[in-house]
Amino acid sequence: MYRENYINSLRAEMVAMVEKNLTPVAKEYGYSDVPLESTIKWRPMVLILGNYSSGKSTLINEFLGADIQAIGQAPTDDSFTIITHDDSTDDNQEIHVTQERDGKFLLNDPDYPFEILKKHGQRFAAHFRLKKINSRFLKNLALIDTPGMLDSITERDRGYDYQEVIGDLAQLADLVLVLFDPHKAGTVRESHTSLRETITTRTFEDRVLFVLNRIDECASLSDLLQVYGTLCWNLSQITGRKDIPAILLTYSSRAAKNSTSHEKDRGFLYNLENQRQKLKNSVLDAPRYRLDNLATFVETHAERLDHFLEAILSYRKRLRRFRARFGMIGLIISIIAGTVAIFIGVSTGFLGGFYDTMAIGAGGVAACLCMVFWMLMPMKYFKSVFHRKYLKNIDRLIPLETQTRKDSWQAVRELAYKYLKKTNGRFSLRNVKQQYTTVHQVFVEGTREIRKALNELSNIKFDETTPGEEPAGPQINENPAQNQAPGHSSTPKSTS
Ligand SMILES: Nc1nc2c(ncn2[C@@H]2O[C@H](COP(=O)(O)OP(=O)(O)O)[C@@H](O)[C@H]2O)c(=O)[nH]1
Ligand SMILES: [Mg+2]
Repeated sequence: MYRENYINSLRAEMVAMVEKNLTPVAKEYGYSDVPLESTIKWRPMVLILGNYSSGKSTLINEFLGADIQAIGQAPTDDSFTIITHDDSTDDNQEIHVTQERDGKFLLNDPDYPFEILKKHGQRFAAHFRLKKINSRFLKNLALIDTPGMLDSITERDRGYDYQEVIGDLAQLADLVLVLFDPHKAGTVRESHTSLRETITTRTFEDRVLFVLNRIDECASLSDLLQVYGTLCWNLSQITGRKDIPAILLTYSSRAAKNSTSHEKDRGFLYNLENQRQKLKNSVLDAPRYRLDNLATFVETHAERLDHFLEAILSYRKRLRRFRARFGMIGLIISIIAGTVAIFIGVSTGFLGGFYDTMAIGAGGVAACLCMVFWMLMPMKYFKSVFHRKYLKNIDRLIPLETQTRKDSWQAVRELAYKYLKKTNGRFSLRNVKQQYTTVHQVFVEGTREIRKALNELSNIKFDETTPGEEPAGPQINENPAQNQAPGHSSTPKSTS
């Protein structure tokens, strides 16, 4: 309970920090059309992928303790189903579906994080749904059951881009389970490719869990080893890595009883019984994965917005220096022009013998006219040359000494270009400076505080409770400008 409360309050504070400090900036500059927190504020999600018949729905039913999803050898279910807890019902009743919602509702309700999937169109909406159930397993959690990969002909008939949908869902999910079965151990190259493209390398290993399911169908241990070997080979080919990712070997004992596999020598299963529980624990630990992903989310977006603001600020500072220099040149030229006018007026007598003060006055007028001309014509011209020069060489606006900076700049480079082009460099320097200070503090101090709180979390054990005491939760200040001094931590300490 203590750990759960800790996770929940840390999550709420991270979301509040994004909402207060990053979203206003992101929306103002068109970095994001929807509030940044809209994709992270909902509950943690576990995406379950794999070929059809790899046992996805069976696994889900087993976790939930009820037959909620249809199962079968043929491709039974061609929908993406979000399954989550119904907080308004009694968990002591028999487990059942308490509410169903269709895709149209889901894609348009801002309380859910699925608006980004709207782009996949009507056909996808018709294959997208939500089921609420009263299973305790789903408290704080949502599972996503997916239709399996089919052969390429049927694939074309789907009417939406399956790979892209998978990619988008993987970005929303905190944990992705990729299921294989012994019959098709290595045919999910495509789904893996789209995962690789959407999940950053930094988080891929922590976020994707490979599962070889239905192992009871292997005839013997040597058969299992052969399947395992094939799978490892295929995965190493797909990932391009020499080291083999961890693969859980598991099966559903209920399904196994109903299959013909009991005729085989299944002694080898005995030592693998614990794998199902391991898998279940990983799924239950999704809220913790969510925190890691949130930390990465805050870091990534704060860093990108930081670089965006740094660039436009740098542009304005350079423009100010340019204006000061060219204004000074204009002033000098105008003074010279005025002096020449006075000199000519006095020496040629074209002022008709008036006093020298008149000549000085005429010189002043000449100087002013010259300055006005300078500001309206050459200055304007040189300013547009300056503007074009920086739009063409926009990378010169900020230092790009590290690869991380280059990557993050790449994500906002186009945005900075468009913004400078649209505004022609006319925007409030004071406003941008304030925004930069806030975002920079989230980037530097906010993310450090989050990592510190996550480290403390790793010291809190699963079963830890604090009887009769509500934990205060971690203290990440929503406004990083008011964060405590570095080194001071107000996160509650483990009480064991
Ligand atoms: N022997 C055996 N059969 C399984 C196992 N898991 C699922 N099945 C069977 O495989 C078929 C397809 O399962 P299903 O969960 O619908 O697969 P999905 O298409 O990935 O959702 C069903 O007939 C299940 O009973 C398992 O671990 N062992
Ligand atoms: Mg299924």
